[in-house]
Amino acid sequence: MRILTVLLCVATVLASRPAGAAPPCDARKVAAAARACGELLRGEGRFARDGDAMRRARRVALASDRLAREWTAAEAAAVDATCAAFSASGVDTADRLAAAVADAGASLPGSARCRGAVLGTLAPLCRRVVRSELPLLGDAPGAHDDRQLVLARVRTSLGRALPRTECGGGGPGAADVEPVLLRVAAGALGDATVRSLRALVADAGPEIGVAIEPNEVASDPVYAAALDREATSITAENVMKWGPIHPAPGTWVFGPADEVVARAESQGQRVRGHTLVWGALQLPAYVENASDADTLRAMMAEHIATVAGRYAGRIAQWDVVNEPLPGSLDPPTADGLDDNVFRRLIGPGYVAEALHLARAADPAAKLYVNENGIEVPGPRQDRFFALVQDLLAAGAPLDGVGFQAHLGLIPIGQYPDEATIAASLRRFADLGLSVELTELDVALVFRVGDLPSRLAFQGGYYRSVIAACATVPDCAGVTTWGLSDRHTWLRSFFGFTDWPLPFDDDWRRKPAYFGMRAALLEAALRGD
Ligand code: 9MR
Repeated sequence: MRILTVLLCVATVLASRPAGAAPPCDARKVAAAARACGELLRGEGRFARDGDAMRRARRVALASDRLAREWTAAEAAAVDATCAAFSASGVDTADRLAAAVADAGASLPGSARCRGAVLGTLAPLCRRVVRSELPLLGDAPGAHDDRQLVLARVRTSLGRALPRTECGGGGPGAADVEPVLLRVAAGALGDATVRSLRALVADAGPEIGVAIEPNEVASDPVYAAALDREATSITAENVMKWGPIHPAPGTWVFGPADEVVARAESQGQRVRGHTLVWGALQLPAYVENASDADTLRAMMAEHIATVAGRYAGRIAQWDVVNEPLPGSLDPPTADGLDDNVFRRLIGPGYVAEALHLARAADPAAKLYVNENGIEVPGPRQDRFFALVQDLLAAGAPLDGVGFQAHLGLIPIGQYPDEATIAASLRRFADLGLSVELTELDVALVFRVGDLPSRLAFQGGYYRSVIAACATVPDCAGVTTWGLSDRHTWLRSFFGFTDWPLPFDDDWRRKPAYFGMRAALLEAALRGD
């Protein structure tokens, strides 16, 4: 009887194991990375103390070799294609992990002796932090909470251990050390388990873009590294808009936009220009209050010639006109266009005029109109379709349509499925146009459920949105509107907390990231 009870218990436990557990090779690679991280930090600690660069380099090389061997073995043992496909460049990523650890050692304040002691203390913690990422691999509900728990424990350990190091009063405190640890751990996990999105689309597949504020990237090395690693395309979230770049007649503020373009070029990334004409927001008063059509036409001509002309040949695509339709909650207008100053003074033809001006200023750039809420079929999509047909019939130089894809928000609480999005993209592609998802984010604030289950849903949903683009041949790219939740416009613009992007506030990959990765991997395996 007792044996039966035990067997029943075992069967129950096995049956209740969480679905979607981490694939074996990912898990083994993380475990190996955790070990290596600890070892490297311990080694760093010793050699920082006695300053023996040769021994240190040898130690790093050995750890890197061993890591590469363990990853290769993990991949060889893996049975599923998904995991095997991550194998590409084991040695290179092991070297990068080793370099990240060495950088971390060098960036701590304090004397070499004190740094050495602190690094020695970090070794076991690093292991723990890296291992805590394991649940994330399987997109398991609760992964987020698990990580918070581990971090809280790490903080406590640091608080206990640091005062015992050899730093006296002047060494690093927990606040200096924690970000270093997180950075190494995130790098270790990333290198151990994940070929970046950029690597996955290297040969084929849509562009993977990110909208950025250049100052946020410049002030955060973790952001900069993630951007370089993940993105093939960059959009300026705000700094190329009329208000920021041309705030007063004759006043031009090109610095931040120049920075975006130069940075992208230095990383071999494409640039989407956003945006030349937008009647709704970030339009300076001198434009809003233009007195008549001729004055406004002259302003538009000067603006487009100057901005598009400045970057001619360096910008792959321009959102020439942004949001020509009324806001999704505004009442429709007679001609279906947003009631802005351009339409009021120049008339509905302003869209075609802007396209001609942009073509003249930069003949090489692909010219787009960009709109929200058109991912779902219905009257709004039909209005936009009619506008696009009119533009093409009138011979306007239009190359593409941008689907903003603020999903879960416009329309509120709706998450159109893969087939719906793909059909919407195809409807416009069938007119001979390119299409892109230009501002993707997935709001969760209007969705019920606890946070872990909403994040898990978001992971699967990101996968279907990316798959929708990857399966439509003319869908040239997907840009997310930011990269980490910490920078999302949903927080700054509306003031509520949301988690719409692929990385969390601490730069951990979320289920959303793994959803993107899964869709790109599927596309790569299909040979799209
Ligand atoms: O993300 C942008 C935010 O920082 C600005 O405050 C906002 C207001 O102009 O614009 C946001 O970006 C918008 C984009 O330019 C066009 N589509 C909607 C985006 C979100 O509002």
